[in-house]
Amino acid sequence: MKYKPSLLIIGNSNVGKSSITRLLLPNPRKFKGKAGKQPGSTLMIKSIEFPQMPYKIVDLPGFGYMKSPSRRREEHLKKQLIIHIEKHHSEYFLGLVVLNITRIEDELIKYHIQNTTTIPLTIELIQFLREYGLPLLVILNKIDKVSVFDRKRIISSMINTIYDYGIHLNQVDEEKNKDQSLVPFLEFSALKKINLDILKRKINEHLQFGRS
Ligand SMILES: Nc1nc2c(ncn2[C@@H]2O[C@H](COP(=O)(O)OP(=O)(O)OP(=O)(O)O)[C@@H](O)[C@H]2O)c(=O)[nH]1
Ligand SMILES: [Mg+2]
Repeated sequence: MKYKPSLLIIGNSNVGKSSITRLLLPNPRKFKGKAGKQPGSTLMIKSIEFPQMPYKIVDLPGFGYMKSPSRRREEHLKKQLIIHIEKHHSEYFLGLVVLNITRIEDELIKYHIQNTTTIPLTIELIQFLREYGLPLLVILNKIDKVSVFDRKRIISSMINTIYDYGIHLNQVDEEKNKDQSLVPFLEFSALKKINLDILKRKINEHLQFGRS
């Protein structure tokens, strides 16, 4: 069997991971959309693979798993996630960190303003994945739900907050080559397929040139 690298898709529940996965598949009708996990306390990690597709897709729940009612389950999932990344990080050629743009301000307010001792979960996740040298692309999904005005405000407050943690978010393609502190982001809508062409191009570039 020929080795295929994997694309990691990570983010909280309901941000649109399965919707994005579906857009990347050659045959979306065969994909039921719940491949990434299963109810219960064990993180079910199943990769999606098609013969026509040059890579596999792994859809993982992020830190701060929203639907989880219990703290213990939350901690358990987080541990599982860390173990998975520790073990398998080298199999991934790119990680898509998917955020729901309509939830970003809530997250920033909740973790940054009300409790400055806690790092926002998304930032923690980005830092964690970057420690393994995994190239990342932050997908700001559901931009069809916000006005251009709101979108600009949300993105600039996110850039400013994340900057305080040493991560420089940059519009995709504007990142200066090889500057390791830069993390590209892409405004996206899985529903309206906004910037799907750019996403596909970025995935192919990473697939082709690999990890540096
Ligand atoms: N308006 C809008 N809705 C979207 C977009 N992307 C996904 N959705 C909707 O958001 C909901 C959640 O999408 P999913 O793709 O299932 O999200 P997920 O991240 O896979 O969720 P879990 O599997 O629960 O972790 C669905 O009702 C989608 O139709 C988008 O770009 N715009
Ligand atoms: Mg899903």
